[in-house]
Amino acid sequence: MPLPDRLAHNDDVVLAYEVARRAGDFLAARPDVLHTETKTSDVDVVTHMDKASEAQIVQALRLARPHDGVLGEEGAAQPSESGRTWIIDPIDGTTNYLYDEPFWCVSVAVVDVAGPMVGVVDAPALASTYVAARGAGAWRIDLDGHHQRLAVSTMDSLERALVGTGFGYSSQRRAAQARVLTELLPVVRDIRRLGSCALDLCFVAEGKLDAYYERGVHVWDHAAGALVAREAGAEVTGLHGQPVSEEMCVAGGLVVHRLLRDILESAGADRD
Ligand code: LIP
Repeated sequence: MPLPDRLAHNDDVVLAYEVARRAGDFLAARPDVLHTETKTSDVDVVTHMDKASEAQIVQALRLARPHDGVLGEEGAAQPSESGRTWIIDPIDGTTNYLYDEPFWCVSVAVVDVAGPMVGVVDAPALASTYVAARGAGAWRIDLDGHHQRLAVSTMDSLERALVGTGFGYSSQRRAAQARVLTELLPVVRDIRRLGSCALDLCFVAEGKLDAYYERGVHVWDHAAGALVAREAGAEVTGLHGQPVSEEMCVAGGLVVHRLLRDILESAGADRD
């Protein structure tokens, strides 16, 4: 499928796109039975397809880029000799994948010291692949190969903003997140919980959400989606002047990002 002209000559974009699409196609042929194990809590699940997807991506990257680092949600951890690292979430939205809900994706980012350089988020059940390169813009590519350049919504009021969020896997974290929601829900248009940080960030890029925030997301959840969102004009940060991290991820157009960040700071949303 042809990439947009501005990205087609970037070898990292081409490789990230190829490995993400191949993994997405593999996952879309969903087996009848998914073998599961739990991770950090009884509700934090990994399926055999998460592991197989990561193994397939890592094998392709080790062949194509033997000197680059690789970090994957399911355990891949190859140190970088080149200064560049591939960050992989083989299924972001595993609970959705388990229940055959459409909001899951494969997330592949290439990062260097300055942060994400390339981000690809492939969402087969949404017939969409999101692609961005640093300084070159962000696009959604559909199944027919049509490209749409992405731009964040111009929403400038929190009261009219549709805000995505997500919840962690521990009861203590969830109780704290529920307390923050009691302050936020009365002052926004509505809340969405899609179940995939990478897709939430792509939806901000596309204007399908005005903003998104979540505490506890890992670098493999947000690296590719954050670049897609930024290249579409979003601010993606933490709270109190911090960069995005496991503590907090807040994304949105300039005004809504600031308004949301302020209310999250006063609600203590980066504490459990
Ligand atoms: C998921 C995140 C989502 C969060 C879930 C989970 P996974 O990642 O993307 O935003 O709310 O709790 O962490 O585990 O499906 O890769």
